[in-house]
Amino acid sequence: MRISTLSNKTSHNATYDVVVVGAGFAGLYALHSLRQRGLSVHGFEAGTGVGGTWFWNTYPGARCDVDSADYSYSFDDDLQQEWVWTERFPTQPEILRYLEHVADRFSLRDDIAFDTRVTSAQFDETAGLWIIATDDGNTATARWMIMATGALSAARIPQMDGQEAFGGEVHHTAHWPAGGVDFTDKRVGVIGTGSSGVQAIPIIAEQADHLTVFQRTPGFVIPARNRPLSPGELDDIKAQYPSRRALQRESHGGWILPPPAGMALEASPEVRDKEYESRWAAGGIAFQTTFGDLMFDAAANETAAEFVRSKIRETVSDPITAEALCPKGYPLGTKRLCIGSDYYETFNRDNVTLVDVRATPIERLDRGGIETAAELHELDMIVYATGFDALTGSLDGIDIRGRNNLALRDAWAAGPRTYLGVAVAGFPNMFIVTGPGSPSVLSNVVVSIEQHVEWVVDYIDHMRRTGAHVAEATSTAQDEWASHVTGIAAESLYMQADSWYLGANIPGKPRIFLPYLGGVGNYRILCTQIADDDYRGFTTSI
Ligand code: NA7
Repeated sequence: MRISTLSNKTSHNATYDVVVVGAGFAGLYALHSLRQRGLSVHGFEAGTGVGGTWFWNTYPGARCDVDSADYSYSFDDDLQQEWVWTERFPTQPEILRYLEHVADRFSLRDDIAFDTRVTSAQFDETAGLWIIATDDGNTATARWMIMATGALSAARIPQMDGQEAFGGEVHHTAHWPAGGVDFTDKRVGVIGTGSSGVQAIPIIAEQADHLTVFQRTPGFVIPARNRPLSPGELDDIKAQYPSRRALQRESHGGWILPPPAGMALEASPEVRDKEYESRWAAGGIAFQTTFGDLMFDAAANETAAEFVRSKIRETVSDPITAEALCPKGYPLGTKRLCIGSDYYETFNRDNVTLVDVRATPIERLDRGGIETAAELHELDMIVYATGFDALTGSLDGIDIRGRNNLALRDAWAAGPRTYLGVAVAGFPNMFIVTGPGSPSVLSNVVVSIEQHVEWVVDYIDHMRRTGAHVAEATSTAQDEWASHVTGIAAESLYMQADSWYLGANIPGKPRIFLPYLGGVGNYRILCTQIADDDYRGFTTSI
C-alpha cells in the first residue's frame, strides 16, 4: 500500500507516507532509511540546521563522552571508512561537521523543513492518518509519524525569585548563542555542575575575570584523558569495524569497555586501589565498570566513591572546597558520571569560587547578581547549566493527540508508559526513537538509534507488504513492559539518587525510572524476537 504523495521540496502542506520530527542522529537516519525503502518522507526540524543535540549545545567545552569511533553511524561502510575523527572524545563542532557531512552525502536536507517546530499532531481515526501542524501555520498529513525529538533536548531553567531583575547576560548551555560568548573581564556565575557545567567551567575560568560556581549536588568527575587520535590508531579501528560494531550491538551499553576486574567486595583493598588507579589513569566512563558489583551493591560502590573522593582531596588545595566538591549521599554512577578535563584543578585558581547552595541556598536574583543565604555574589553574566526535562520533555512540548483525542501529556500524567520505549497504546502509527522505556540515555545512543530506526522501518515495511494501515501497541503489552522496566531498575542502585533518570530534577515530575536498564544487546534480541513473532504486542488493522 502506498498513499498518494504530493511531496514538494519547498512547501510542506502535503501528504507523506512518513513524517519524521527532528533532524539529529535519529531523524537523519530515519529519513535516509525510509527513503531507501521507497517511502515518501518529510522531516521537520526546529533548528536552522541538522544536528539536534549537537546543533544546540555549542557551549565552550561541549564534547561527547563516548569514543568518537564508536559514537558514529555504522550503517554505511564507506562513510565510516572515509570520515576522519581527530580526537578520542569528539568535540561538538566535530560531531556537527560529521552530521552535516552525512546530510550532504545522502542529500537529506532536500526533505527537511528547517526552522520549523511541530506544535501539534492529531491522529485522525477515520482516515488512519496523522495531521501534523507546524509553527509556520502549515499542516502535513502522514500515515506514520516518527518522533526523533531527542532524549535531552528540552532545556530547563529553574524558577528563582527575581530572575527577571538580573541586569547582566543570561545563557543556557543548550541554547548557546551562535556567535559564542565573550567572558573577558566578566564576573560569571555558573549554576549547575552536571556534565555540561563540568565541561564548560574550566574553559570559562580561563577567560573570565572571576567565575563563581553554584553547586547543588557535587558529581563524580572522572578525567577524560582526551588526546588526539593518530592516523595509525584510527586506521586500526577502521580495519576492525566489522567485529567492533558487532560487539557494540551485543554489549550492555553499546560501547566497548574493558571487562570488570572481578567483584570489588571480593578483592583486597590493595587490588581494588590498583584497579581504580588504572581506570582513573585510562580515563572515561569505564571507571564505572571497574568491578562487576559496583552498580548493584552499595558497599562495593562506596569503595569506588571513596577512591574518587581521595582524588578530589589530593587535587584541590583548599580542604573546605575539596570537601564541598566530594559527592556523598548517593552511589557513584546513579547520576550520570561526568567526564571532565582539569575540572577539580580549576578550583585551585584564584579567580574561581565554589558556592555550595545546599549549605547556603540561592534566595533570589537581583539586578547585580545572585543572593544566597550568606551573601550577594555580584555578577555580569549567569550561565545556566541546569540540564533538561529528560526523555519526556520534548514530546510533552508538542500537543500530541491519539485515539479519542487523548493527549499524550494526559496519558503520561502519572509517568510515561510505552511498549519497548518505541510505541504507546492509543497512539497508533507513532514511533519514538530512544523513548522512555528504551536503553536510550544509558547507552551509546547512536547504537540505540540505529537499532530503533532499523526496527521501526522494518515494521513499516512489513505493514505495507501485508496491507495493514494502522498498528498500535496493546495496553497489556505496554503494562507488562512498564513493569519489566521498573522491576529491573528496582534491583539496581539507580533508585537511590535524585537523578534526571528518575525525573527528580523537574518539580512535580512523577518519580519513575525512565530508561531501560536491561542493556542494548538483550533489548535488541527481544525486539527481534517480537518482530519474528509477528510483532507480538501490537494489533494491526487494514
Ligand atoms: P544535568 O546533568 O541535569 O545537570 C544539571 C545541573 O544543574 C545539576 O548539577 C543540578 O543539580 C543543577 N541544578 C538544576 N537545578 C538547579 C537549581 N535550581 N539550583 C542549583 N542547581 C541546579 O544536565 P547537564 O546538561 O549537565 O547534562 C545532561 C546530560 O547531557 C548529561 O548527563 C550527559 O548525558 C549529556 P542537582 O544534581 O539536580 O542537584
